[in-house]
Amino acid sequence: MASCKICIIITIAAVFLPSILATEFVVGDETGWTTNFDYQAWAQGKKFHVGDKLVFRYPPETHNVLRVNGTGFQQCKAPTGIEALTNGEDTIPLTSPGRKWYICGVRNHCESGNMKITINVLPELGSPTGSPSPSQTPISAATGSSALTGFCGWIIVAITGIRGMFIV
Ligand SMILES: [Cu+2]
Repeated sequence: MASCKICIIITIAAVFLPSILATEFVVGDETGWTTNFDYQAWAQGKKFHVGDKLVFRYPPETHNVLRVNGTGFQQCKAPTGIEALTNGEDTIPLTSPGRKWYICGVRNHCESGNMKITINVLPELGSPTGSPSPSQTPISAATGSSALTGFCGWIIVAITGIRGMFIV
């Protein structure tokens, strides 16, 4: 049962790889969090996953970070009671998948300075509890008779995906 051993090794790798691969995204890279920067262009093409972190870097007291909803993003308004992050090195762990919105709440930086960013967070890498990926279905269907083979197939798909990220 050599294939089973390989399967176990792959499974272990799949469990531990996501934590190794967790990425810290410094918003705006070396520009940081400031006015008149195209954060949508910055976010485009990046893949944010649960377990990754967003870091907002800026001189404290110049800006801040408010997590808002879609409406707050559109209108540059934070709902009352939302506490701003203000320390200038604000790390936000991405804990759930879905769309996230952040704005600067200082004066009119959001409206006039375009200090707003929205990202879409994807499920955790290699997580079996993550939303089912379309590539998962054909494999489990093809090997549906064996639960173990199906599981191995899924792991291989996950690993292939992870490796693909490095190649890109
Ligand atoms: Cu600001």
